[in-house]
Amino acid sequence: MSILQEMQEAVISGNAGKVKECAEKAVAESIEVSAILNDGLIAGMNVIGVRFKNNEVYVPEVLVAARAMHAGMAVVKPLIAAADIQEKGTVVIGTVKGDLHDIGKNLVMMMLEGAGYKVIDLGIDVLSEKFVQAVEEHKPDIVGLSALLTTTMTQMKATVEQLQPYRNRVKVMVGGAPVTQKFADEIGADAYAPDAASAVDKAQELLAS
Ligand code: B12
Repeated sequence: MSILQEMQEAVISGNAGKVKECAEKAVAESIEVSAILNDGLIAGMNVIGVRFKNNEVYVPEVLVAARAMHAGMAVVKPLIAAADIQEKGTVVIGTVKGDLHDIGKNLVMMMLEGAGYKVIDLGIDVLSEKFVQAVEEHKPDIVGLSALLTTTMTQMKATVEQLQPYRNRVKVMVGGAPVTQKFADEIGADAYAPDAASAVDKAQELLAS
């Protein structure tokens, strides 16, 4: 098995130590950073994403795989800037004001990172003004809003409204257990995704549109 295949398997099985070891070995063998990312780390996360979508693995496995992927990312991150690798896009993400749930948002974040996006995490209980500030500061392609409470879904609407002046250059994607496509349409969001793997697909579609 090649070192990148080994790395991929280690991401899938969530073995952070092994991923780190493989990444260090790959760097020492002068394997290109883009190959380490695409054929090792991201490829592993993609497998997990598909399995998660098909209910073959569940939240704990995804979190463990994402943590393993991060261990590899930490090794190659310093080389990414040097190698001038194009990120697919930038996503600013957060859980809206009044809402403290972040497990789902973190999963979405990790899957997006795993798919090659730069993700800026604003955390939980995020005021709509803070989303606006982040758009001005980071100039993202996509803003992701998460809400897990029916009571905080209204905050999504408020945030979409506040982002209105920027909508020609930033797309808004929403999600969270109570959120539906119908609700997303009602508040004028550009996309809705029911889970982390679909969020990656939607992000791809948004950037292509
Ligand atoms: C864990 C949990 C908590 C934890 C949160 C810990 C944390 N760090 O997140 C704690 C204990 C803090 C908590 C608190 C509360 N909770 Co709570 N909580 C849950 C629980 C059990 C699981 C949520 C979860 O993490 N699911 C797993 C993740 C992976 O799924 P997910 O969040 O849906 O995310 C996926 C998708 O929705 C999507 N997604 C999520 N975000 C985004 C964003 C984008 C952009 C996209 C595209 C997709 C996307 O992708 C994710 C991955 O696939 C749910 C019940 C449930 N089964 O949903 C209740 C639940 C959400 N909680 C509930 C309630 C009522 C509360 C409290 C008000 C309880 C209380 N009385 O204090 C407080 C509110 C605190 C607050 N202000 O937010 C209710 C909400 C009811 C409602 N409809 O409004 C639920 C549904 C439980 C219930 N049946 O009553 N909670």
